[in-house]
Amino acid sequence: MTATPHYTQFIDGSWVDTDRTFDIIDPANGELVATAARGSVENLDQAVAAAQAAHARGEWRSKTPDERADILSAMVADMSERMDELVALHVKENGVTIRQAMAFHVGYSISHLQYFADLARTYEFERSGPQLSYPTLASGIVRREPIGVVGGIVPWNFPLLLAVWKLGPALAAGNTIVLKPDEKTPLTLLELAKSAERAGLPKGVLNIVTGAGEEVGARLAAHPDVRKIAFTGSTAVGREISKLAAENIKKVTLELGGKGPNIVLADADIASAVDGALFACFLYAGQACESGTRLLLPESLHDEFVDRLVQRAATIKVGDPSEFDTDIGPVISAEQHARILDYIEIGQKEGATLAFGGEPPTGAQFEQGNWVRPTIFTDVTPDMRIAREEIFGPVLSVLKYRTVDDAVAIANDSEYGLSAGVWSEDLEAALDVAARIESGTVWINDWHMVNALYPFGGYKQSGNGRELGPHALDEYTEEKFVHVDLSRSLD
Ligand code: TXE
Repeated sequence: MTATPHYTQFIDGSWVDTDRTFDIIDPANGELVATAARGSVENLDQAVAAAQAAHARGEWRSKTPDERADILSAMVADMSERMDELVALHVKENGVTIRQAMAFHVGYSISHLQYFADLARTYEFERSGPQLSYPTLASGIVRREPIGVVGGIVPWNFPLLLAVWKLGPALAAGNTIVLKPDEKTPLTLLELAKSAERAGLPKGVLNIVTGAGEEVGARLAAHPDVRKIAFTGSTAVGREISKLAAENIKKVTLELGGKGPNIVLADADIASAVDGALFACFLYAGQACESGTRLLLPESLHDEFVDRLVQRAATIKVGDPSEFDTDIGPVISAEQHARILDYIEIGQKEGATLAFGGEPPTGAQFEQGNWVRPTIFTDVTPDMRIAREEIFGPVLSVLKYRTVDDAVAIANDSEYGLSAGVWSEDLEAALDVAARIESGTVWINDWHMVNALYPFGGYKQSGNGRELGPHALDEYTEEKFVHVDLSRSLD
């Protein structure tokens, strides 16, 4: 029998263990995958001190952007070599299917880190401003400088990718960083630290503390030496983090919940909209913040669309996430499982019609682990909780609309504004709807196409700031204006 692997924290370039541990459980079967050190507030303080000292020494921030890009690219090369290992670990750590882990969870982590390395090479860290002739002859320089120590808190659904969205721009811009993964999913991020070590990232520049949210996470958000905090997770915790960060006027980037409206216009291509609606909601068992969880159908299409939706949903294969033909694996934890089943009960009590799913899948392989079948509710009205609250599981709420104006009003009747979709064969009509939706992303005839070249983030209570895109480093830099008096050069 092989021993259970044990993972330790990465602080100031060393691997730091603790007496207390977290059990990392495979959501597909409840088996112990590994144990991980349960870091303390003291560990967090050590990590911040190490990041602060590394920033003060300046060996990272004073490198040229090209030199920083070279080290980030070396991390990418190391991760790419270990792709299979990272994918297998990811499947065990958070139950994502192997296909999705290859494409999104690990594939995007690697390509997005490369994007940030490339961005370091092209980003305008310094530019000359216009020459001034009044009140004096002068010129100006605008510099983008690292902020200092950055804190990143990431959730369990995309533990590696959402960490890359923080450490990538932070390091590309010359900051140092302390990251806190979710208690359930620290493994792939600790593997990334091994790539950083091998790539020659100076010690103290990247630190990973594997502690509990309410102690270590809260301390990171409150720590006076952490100048910026970037968080992805629930809106409730995002609100707490904002309050803690406000004490020290810390810069904050938040990427929070969503309740993505997916609007099918009457002229949509039904076959692709049906597949798109299932893809939008059920990818990774609905555990993505930008999922399309509210499907808005025009009365004219509703019945036919729902029939086809249910037929197609029956073909989705729920099962072992390590098998290539599995479409949906388990949900992350017993707690999330109970929460999702609660919402399915709430939907029924509220008077929605359970058109598909609801009950657990049957068979020996589902006796252990946290399983929910894809579930579709119809006759959902905008006031129901299943139309308003983020369920974070494979539960689709179908709503009917009369006019396009109604559809836009229903779509915008939400505290969230992270993602949305429009399906139509008339591009102008779709673009018109896209312009009217309060959402950080709108996909037309597609979903889940998060691209490193474009910004990602939310309107309203879905968050603050944007990750990805050419301006991603703006969020990780201070802008400095240097005024140069030239009047004496006239003498
Ligand atoms: O998230 P939490 P949970 C939503 C989704 C889900 C719900 C609960 O609706 O059902 O949140 O999930 C750390 N101070 N999303 O409980 O608690 C925690 O350790 C500082 C949406 O897993 O927000 C983890 O690292 N940090 C989402 C991270 O916050 C704290 C992804 C996220 O955990 C903390 C996940 C505190 N007081 C859940 N409490 C998305 N936007 O993708 C916890 N943490």
